[in-house]
This record gives sequence, C-alpha cells and structure tokens, in this order.
Amino acid sequence: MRRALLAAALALGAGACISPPSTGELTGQVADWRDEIIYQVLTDRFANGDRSNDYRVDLDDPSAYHGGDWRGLAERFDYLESLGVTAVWISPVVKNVEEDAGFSSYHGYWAQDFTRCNPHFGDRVGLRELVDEAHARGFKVILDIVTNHVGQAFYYDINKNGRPDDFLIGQGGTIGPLGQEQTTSELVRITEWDPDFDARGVQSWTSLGPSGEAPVRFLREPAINRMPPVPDLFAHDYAYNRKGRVTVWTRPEVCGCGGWGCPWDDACRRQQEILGDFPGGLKDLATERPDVRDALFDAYAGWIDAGDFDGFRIDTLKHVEHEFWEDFCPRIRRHAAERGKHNFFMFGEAFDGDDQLLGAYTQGEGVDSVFYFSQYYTVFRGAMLGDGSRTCELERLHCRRHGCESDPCGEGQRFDALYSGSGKVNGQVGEDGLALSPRQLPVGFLSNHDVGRFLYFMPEAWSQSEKRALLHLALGYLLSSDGIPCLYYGVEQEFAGGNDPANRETLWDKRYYKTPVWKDGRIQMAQKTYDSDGDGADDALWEPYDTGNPTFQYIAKLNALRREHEALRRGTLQVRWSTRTGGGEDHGIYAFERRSADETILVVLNLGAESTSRTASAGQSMCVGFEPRTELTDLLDPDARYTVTDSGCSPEPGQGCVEIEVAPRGIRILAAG
Ligand SMILES: [Ca+2]
Ligand SMILES: [Ca+2]
Ligand SMILES: [Ca+2]
Ligand SMILES: [Ca+2]
Repeated sequence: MRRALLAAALALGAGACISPPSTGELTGQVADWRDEIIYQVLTDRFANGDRSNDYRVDLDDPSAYHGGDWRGLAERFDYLESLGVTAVWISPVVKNVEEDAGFSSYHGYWAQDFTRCNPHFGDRVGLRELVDEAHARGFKVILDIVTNHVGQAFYYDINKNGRPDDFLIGQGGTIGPLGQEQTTSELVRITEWDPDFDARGVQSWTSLGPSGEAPVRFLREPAINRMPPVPDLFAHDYAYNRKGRVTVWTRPEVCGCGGWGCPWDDACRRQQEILGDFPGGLKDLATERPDVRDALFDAYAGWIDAGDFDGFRIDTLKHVEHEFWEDFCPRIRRHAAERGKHNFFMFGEAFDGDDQLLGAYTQGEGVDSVFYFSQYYTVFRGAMLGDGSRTCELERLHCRRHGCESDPCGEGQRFDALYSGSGKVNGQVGEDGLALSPRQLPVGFLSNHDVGRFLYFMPEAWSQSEKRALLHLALGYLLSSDGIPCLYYGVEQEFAGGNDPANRETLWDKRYYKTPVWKDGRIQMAQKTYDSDGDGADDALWEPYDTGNPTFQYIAKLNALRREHEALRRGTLQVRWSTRTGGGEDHGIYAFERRSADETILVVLNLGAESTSRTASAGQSMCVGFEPRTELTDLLDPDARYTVTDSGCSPEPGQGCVEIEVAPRGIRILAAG
C-alpha cells in the first residue's frame, strides 16, 4: 500500500524531477555505521532483472552496457543475505552520456542529467522500490555521487572552425602563473575533446597566432544522449573551469617536478587536480561558484528524498576544493536530519596513499570518512604481497590515524593523528548517542572498480590454494580491523580481473567462471571447480552466484563473526605485537586486540609465507588484555586453544602472557571461552 501511494506521488512529481514526493516517508536509519559491512556493486554488472531496459547491450564488449539493473539487484538480496553484508553501494543513478570514443557509460560516472535516472538501470519508481525492499530486508543503500565533473558534453573549439577536431598540430599548452607561463612543448598533438591543462584556460589560435580563450561548444547528439547537461546552469560555459585535462600525473615536468612525480601537496599539481578536466574528457565543474554549489546540493538532496538513501559514496574527492566539502556536507547532513534521517554517512574517494591528504578531508565539517587508500597500499598491496618481515608498517598505519608516542619501527619520532578526532554537527553517532570521529570510520577495501582485483596482483606461478590463502588472510584482516569494511562484488567468487575493465566482471556470465588450465599439451579455459567436501579433490562446479565455494563461505563466516561480536565492530584497537625485521620466531606476526565494554578479541596474523610463527621473541611472549588462566579459542578453528599465563612477559594487573602459533599466511581470531 505504501508503495502504491509512493508511486502515485512520484508520478505526480515527475515534471519537476527533483522535487521530493510529498508522501515520501524516509526511513532506513542506521544505529551505528561501524556495524555495517558494505558491498559495492557495479549495477550494470551485478544482476540483470529486467530485459526491457537492455538497449545498447553487448556482453561480448567489456566496455559496453551488459544489462544489469536495480530489479536484478533487488532479486539477489538472498545472495547478499547469505554472504552477510549489510549495506549495498550502487553505481551512480543519474542519466549519462551514452558513449564516448567507443566506450559506454555502463559505470555511471558520465553524468548528463543530474535530475533523471539512467534508463539502463530502471526508472525512479524502480529505484525507490529497490531501496524500500532493501530497507525491508535490513539492508542500507549507499548512492555513488559525482560533483566534480560531467561527461563528455562539450569540446573546446581551439581553431574556431565551429566543429570538433580530433587532431590538430599547433602551439603547445602552457602552464604556470600569468606572466611566468612555461610552454610544455613547441609542437603538440591536440584534441579539442580533451586538450592539455592550461592555467589561463584552454587557449585558441589561428594561423596568425594566439587568439584568446577557446570557446566551449556543447553538443546535441540525442542518439548517444550527448546533450547539454541538466540542470540548465550546467549548459553554460561559465559553470565549468575550462582549463583542460590534468597532465601532471604523466608529465610531472609541467610542474617542474622530477621523474617520480610531484608530491601530493605541490601547489601546481593541486591546481591541476582541482581545476583540470578529469582524463577522458570529463568536464570540470566550477564548484567554487555559489550557483554551481547550489545546483549540486539541490540535485543530490533531491536524490535523498526520491531514493531514501542512507549515505553517499563521493567520487573524485581530491579534485574538488576543500571549501566545497565544507559547504556541501553540512548542508546535506542538515537536509537529511530535517527529514529524520540521522547518521547519513558520506565517505569520499581520494585516490592517494598519503594519510595526510586523506585525513585532511575528514577535518572540520567535511566528509565523515574516506576510502582507506593508505591501508590498501600499505597492507594489501605492500605488506601482504611482500615478505612479511616488517609488520611495524601496519602499526605505523594505525599510528597515523590515531597518533602514537613513538615510532613502532624504531626509526623516527612520535606520530601525530592525521584524521579528525572530533565528530561533525548532525554527523555520525554511535548507538549510545555519542559522536563518532572520522578516526573510527575509515572505509577499508581489498579492491574496487578502479584497481585490479587482489588476486590479480599475486604471482602467476602461485597455485590456486596459495592464492586463496593470501586472499583469506587479507579478508580476515579487513573484517577484524576497526573501521567499516567494504567488499567489492565478485571477491566472493574469486574473480581475479586486472585493471579496468577486466575488474568489472559480469557476475551472471558463466564465462567469468572459467580459469586457464593445462590440458592436452596446451592452455585451455575450463570451468572453475572447487573442493566442496574437503577431501582435497575438486568435485563441485563453480556456477554463477555460487554460495557454496570456499571463499563465499569464508567471507560469510567472517561477516557472521563481525555481526556477533560487538568488539569486532565497535571495539577499540590496540596493537599487541609487530616486527621490525624478519627471520625470527615471530617472523610476519602482527597482533591486535579489539575491546568493547563486554568483550575482548585477540587477532593474530602471520604475514610470512614460509614458516609457522609465534608471538614470542628472545624468551619474551606477548602481553594481552586477558587475566592469567583465561582459555582462548580460535573462532575460525575451535580446535586451536591457548591458556593465558602469568609469566613470559611483564603483565600489569588484568593482563596475562600468551604464545599464539600461526601458520604461514594464517590468521587467528581468539576469544575467551
Ligand atoms: Ca536489464
Ligand atoms: Ca574546431
Ligand atoms: Ca574540480
Ligand atoms: Ca572433494
């Protein structure tokens, strides 16, 4: 009944696309975001539930739409429930430019109309049905939003001939403050779709020489929806920065930097990143303008009202000036709070491994949290794929977030906490009503749609079981650490695709469940199989949406542990053991405790690949926050039990000592009992 009322309200409101439905009751409040386990889907690649919206679909082309939609996602809630995730992050929902340079907008990041739905995914009523069904099942839904740019909507008419030229030879781009510009090249190839950054704005020229700022020309190609962007403000040149594409990443010399690139805080690099067009011809909005800020706020506040979302994942955070986030985020929080939606969660993507840069976005009234790229690079791409000798690097990561009195690696000074310690107005609170700090809420991940899958980075020579062991270690760390874990769809099916688009596999297509095998004297693609009864021999075929395979089952088990144990979700984290060098009996060991009011959980990892290691070194064992004589049981392996003693370390009152053995690339999650 409520859905029928809603549908009627939405239909009435269809003319003024972003006005809220008058009877649109908003729901889905979150008790405490630390309880959530996020699952990221690419809507186009997750599940196809409606063939009627399958236009321009080509399953054989990795850069085309494949047909996934909101109906398909809603039909797979059983699958997500079995996996044990609690929040779903969906692709951007707004209408896109269909195609550019032979690629399609199946990912949703090429906005054309910020007020309408992408018809490949469904309509406005279908979107609300998805969220309503999710909420009815206890799932939260996170909307992916972009404020930095629109899709390929215009070209710069550099030669002023009134048409887009793909290829010009002419004067090079320049960069630098007015009067001190450096020419980047004498003769360069220029495309009017995506010319190089020029701090003055993209310049035009004729046969007689420079001719002032290049005019911007919007296109009208309805067949591929390359139309002037909506709202109307975005159909004017002044709504854009018009400086051309960021070039400093591949050519740091344009900012006077050496071969390793410019440091993240280099002023010239930051100017390019904030004002430049995103590579691929994505046109940079003039987000410093109040009218552009208002338009973006109106659009996305409208989507909260229309879709009843529980949070935003925010794209290209570092390409928009800090002042924008200080304006946008508090307005969104207030808007959500006025509709009774407290704990509306906003986390941003700043694609960088530097905690100082990441932490900066959490200060003041900016985003609630960021993607934990520093963890991604330090732990998953660094330590876990490395030799495991220096687990103090993992402890350093923790120090950069929370602060430490001394350097765990013994090489430097104390660490200042780089993430904000104070909560935001109308921001995140725990179930107890106390404000949560961004320090408590980093969103951790093993992979996402912009990086290769974790399995992809493992050496070809490893066996499937070796690869699986490291994948499981990484998942174990992610799901037992503090913060909010985020799983990228397909990890539970052991997808192993490389960089975009190989990492955007189609979950229902059996071809993605094949693996190369050596057979009849040559490499052939064969159906993936796995050992379902644990006798060491593969006997089960891997089918789309398989819920029986060992990695699906392992993730489901970890998710269940996280849901059952408050300490794993909301507990503090204290490091108990890390190493500065390798080779000892504690080679590869990293141990930490998660502690809530009622429970303590001890997590011990061995990042080393060769030997079983223990939490002991030079006759000293590990000090833990359990009383002597406490029995500890590994929640992942109930046969593994340890007794806490009063000797071997220097325990304080309430503490004890323990030696935990962990297999190579193994993990133990231990609780009393
Ligand atoms: Ca479809
Ligand atoms: Ca031209
Ligand atoms: Ca920008
Ligand atoms: Ca078997």
